[in-house]
Amino acid sequence: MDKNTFPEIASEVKILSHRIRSLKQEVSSDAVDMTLEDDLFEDDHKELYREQRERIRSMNVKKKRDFVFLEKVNGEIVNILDGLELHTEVFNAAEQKKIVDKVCQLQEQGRKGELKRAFTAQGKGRSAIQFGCCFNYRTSKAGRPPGILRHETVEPLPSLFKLIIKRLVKWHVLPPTYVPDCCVVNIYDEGDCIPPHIDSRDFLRPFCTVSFLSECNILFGSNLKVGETGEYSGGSYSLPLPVGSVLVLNGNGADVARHCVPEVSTKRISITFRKMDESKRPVWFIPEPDLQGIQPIIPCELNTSGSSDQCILVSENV
Ligand SMILES: O=C(O)CCC(=O)C(=O)O
Repeated sequence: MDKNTFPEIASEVKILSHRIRSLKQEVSSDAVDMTLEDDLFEDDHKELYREQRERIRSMNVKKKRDFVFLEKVNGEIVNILDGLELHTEVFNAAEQKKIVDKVCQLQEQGRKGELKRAFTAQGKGRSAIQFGCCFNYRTSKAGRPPGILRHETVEPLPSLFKLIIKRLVKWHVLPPTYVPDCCVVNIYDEGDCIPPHIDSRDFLRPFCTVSFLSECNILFGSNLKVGETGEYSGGSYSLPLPVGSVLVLNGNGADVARHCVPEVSTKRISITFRKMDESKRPVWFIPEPDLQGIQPIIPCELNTSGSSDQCILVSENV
């Protein structure tokens, strides 16, 4: 552009470029994203600024989808990891802290007996708190099959968890047709684990698990087993789960591969979000009004050549 012919436009472009650069720096730092904060913006100007920050942050999430681990299943070679997706840098450090603080507060409520479905680790396992529905991983002592307990009540999703769900849908981590309506918080102290399992079909696919506090490996294998002495056998693929990441389980990754988290070396928290099959929902269940109609963010505008790798941020009125 000839800056002598269009001095005002050139100066405007310079200001906007500078503004975009500083916005990018800000969103990549550990600033708390305001969608996870309690205080709301007071005016349209701030709202626009928040939307732009959120759009840039959602575009900076890294996605890995091409997982491959071939195993023979029923006589056929299949990629048992097909359908898995790992989204990293979904929650920044300040947001992770806010979520971990909330989990610690819930754990304390659980210890005091104030929550209906809070379990502390017994033997080899981990502490867990269920919200939105109660479920069993395996057949209970009373002979109830694994899955959702339709006649048992439990607390609804805490509002902070609903904000997490909204982000997952808005940021294209989960599709808007599979908005989770329940979750389980897993709290692993040093030495805790979750044994090999496939999640109950009472929950739709995809579902996802969000990691906090420390990185650990999750193992996948169609024949994954844990022996009496705690050794894992059957062959497995080990996938590191960074803090602030979201692992989406779908396809073979959810239904052919069993998964487990072996004994962790340091405290870790995960939250598994799932959507119930409508016919399996608890009899008392009413869908959360604020989890209806969530729309994914439109990431950016394409430039005039239609190339998707050159995004133009709409930055008027910043
Ligand atoms: O802690 C994790 O990341 C996995 C949790 C899990 O497998 C489950 O909640 O069923």
